[in-house]
Amino acid sequence: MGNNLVIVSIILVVINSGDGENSDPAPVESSQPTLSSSESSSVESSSSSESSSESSSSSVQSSSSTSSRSSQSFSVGGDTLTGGPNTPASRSKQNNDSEIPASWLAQQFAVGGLNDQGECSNASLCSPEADPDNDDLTNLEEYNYGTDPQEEDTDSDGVSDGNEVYVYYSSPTNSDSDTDGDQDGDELAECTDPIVVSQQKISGSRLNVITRNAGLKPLTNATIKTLRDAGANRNDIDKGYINSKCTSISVEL
Ligand SMILES: [Ca+2]
Ligand SMILES: [Ca+2]
Ligand SMILES: [Ca+2]
Ligand SMILES: [Ca+2]
Repeated sequence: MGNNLVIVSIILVVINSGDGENSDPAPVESSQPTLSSSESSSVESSSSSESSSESSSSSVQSSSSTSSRSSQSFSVGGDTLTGGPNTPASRSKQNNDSEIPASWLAQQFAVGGLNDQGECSNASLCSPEADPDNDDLTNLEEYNYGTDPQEEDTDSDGVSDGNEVYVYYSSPTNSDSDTDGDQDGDELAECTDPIVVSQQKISGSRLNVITRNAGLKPLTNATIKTLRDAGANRNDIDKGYINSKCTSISVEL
């Protein structure tokens, strides 16, 4: 009798303990389908005809990043907005002053700009930061570069003073910056480099720099006219060169 009780109680204990073990919550199987994150970026093989320059731009980056949506950010190292100290533009800079001398003011703005004391009385015309000829060089910059503050294209080569300094790095006071016999504007019209003695087309890396610069300092009227006369469209004006004239660029680097 006593043994039966023991057996029954043992059975009950086993049953109870068994229920306890089994009542553990079944592990929720997170069997969610694994999304394949390998979205093969076969988009890269863009055979769009108009992007010959774009492909050359990406070649400069030498970036093996798969998701290269950053086609707008150029990583052309080392260039400041003025192209550094060894360009025809920077070498043409005559002064590095922070103020315009009274003598230059009197020379350039004798009519309608100065009061009896020789001071500028018409800020939109003759203040240091004014740009009355809309060439993207302020009067102070015009003084420092030795250019005409009331003439958009001082050396009459078809490229505005400011575009020479900040976009192409050509000389605003020498119409043939690389002294190869071809004027700067004519070189841009044919997509040869106005600061490189060569009949080759402008290099892809230089085109990248030009386009970056043109985005920061858009082309002004004199330069736009030169490019338009040579067949440029709106997109070319934005980029700073005539794409159809630059087609033989080799994609290297
Ligand atoms: Ca100016
Ligand atoms: Ca000027
Ligand atoms: Ca010029
Ligand atoms: Ca030249």
